[in-house]
Amino acid sequence: MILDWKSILIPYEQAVEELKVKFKSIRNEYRKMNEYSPIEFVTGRVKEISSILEKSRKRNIPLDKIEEEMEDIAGIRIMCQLVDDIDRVVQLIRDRDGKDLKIVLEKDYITDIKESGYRSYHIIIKYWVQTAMGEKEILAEIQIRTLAMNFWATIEHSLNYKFKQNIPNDIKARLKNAAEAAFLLDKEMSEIRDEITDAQEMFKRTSYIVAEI
Ligand code: 0O2
Repeated sequence: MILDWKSILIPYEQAVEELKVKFKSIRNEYRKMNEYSPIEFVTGRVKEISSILEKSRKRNIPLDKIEEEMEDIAGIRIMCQLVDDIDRVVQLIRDRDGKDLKIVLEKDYITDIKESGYRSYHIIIKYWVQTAMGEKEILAEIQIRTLAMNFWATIEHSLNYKFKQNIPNDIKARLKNAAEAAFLLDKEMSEIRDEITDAQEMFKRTSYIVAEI
């Protein structure tokens, strides 16, 4: 079966560009208002044709069904500083459900950590793009994760590439330890931030009392 990849991928490229702009705008809005942004940075990509073919082979997805069944041809990644920020970003996306996107499925790999040690929150959406050929509905995957989760996933992904999806057991075990360390880092940073916020609140209260005296 010969596919016209160029025309298949055009709407996905457009969707990735549009979604990146939308989430970056949210971050910029918070910054302009001098408010803390739950979004630290945003990236996006259209899956390589070779990866699409590999995944369709592995999952037994017929090539004429990839647009309906492959959820991550268009992928957006939203990085947050802290774990709590992930909930805020998920809520921001849920608030848009039925507006400029439609949520199809949520996968919580933060509660249900993957066997590899992978943690992230995934939301599969339906998204509509206006192309020169008319409106096109596509599926896209939004991955939301902390900076620590992203660091781990990036290293693990490149090791998988290096070892052709066959990471030696000793390295796999060390990656699991590293995933645990990343989890502890996230936990520690959240607690430190809570301490700082509490301290600031206390400082505000005592300075009011001093001012009243
Ligand atoms: P790429 O290069 O990012 O496109 P599954 O059968 O559960 O493994 P499924 O059903 O396709 O995968 O969906 P899932 O679990 O939501 O995973 C989709 C994407 O999540 C992957 O895309 C990765 O980007 C990321 N991901 C999932 N599991 C892992 C993991 O163990 N390690 C890392 N580093 N990333 C993971 P692709 O197609 O694998 O890769």
